[in-house]
Amino acid sequence: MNIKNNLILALDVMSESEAIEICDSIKENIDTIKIGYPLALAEGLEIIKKLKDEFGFKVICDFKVADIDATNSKICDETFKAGADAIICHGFVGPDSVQACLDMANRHEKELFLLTEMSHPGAKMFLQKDADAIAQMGIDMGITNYVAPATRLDRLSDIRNIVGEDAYIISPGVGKQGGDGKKTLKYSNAIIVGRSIYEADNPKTACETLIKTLK
Ligand code: OMP
Repeated sequence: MNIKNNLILALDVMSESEAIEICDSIKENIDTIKIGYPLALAEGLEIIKKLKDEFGFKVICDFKVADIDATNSKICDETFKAGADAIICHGFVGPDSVQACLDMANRHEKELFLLTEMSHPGAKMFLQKDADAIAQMGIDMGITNYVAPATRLDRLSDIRNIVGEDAYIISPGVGKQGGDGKKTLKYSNAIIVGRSIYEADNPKTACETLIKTLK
């Protein structure tokens, strides 16, 4: 995936009108947005096509898919049918569940991102212990795209070492969660930023200021 300015907007706003207003202000600087449960539950999956049609964005659906294989297949199928270019799944559920997501992504000729370790403090309690193994499982399964935390650069670096230079890593946690964009991009291909852009008084300026710090 080729992502403009190595920056993905996490569009966790709660209405279509707010989403459109923010997208309109950042459309010259960002070409890839991530939509998760907040906006999809508030406005329905139709929001994916609306934003793609209006702005030409690539859309990553962050549904952190984490169910048994049969259910994961259905979730991914509906998401790709709705127009998503990629979907994020959890790795802790194991290879059969992840394979179902990968098969559905391949069937739709779309992409899958495997979430390894999460960015929030609570991830240290359970997920961190298995994150290296999750990344290794992804490599063994032939997965090329990963999500890994901007909030713990040592862990991000470990995960980069496991998945290798050819893998594509996107990293949430820059800004509100404390991560630094430029340092993160030493290990990651793109950063995911939400609140520091969409909660800013002027999202366009926030976006441009952030991009300057990444160079
Ligand atoms: P901000 O903290 O507002 O910049 O948003 C971060 C975005 O990344 C949100 O949409 C989170 O749901 C998402 N995210 C994380 O913050 N941590 C993770 O470990 C994984 C994700 C994700 O999968 O995108």
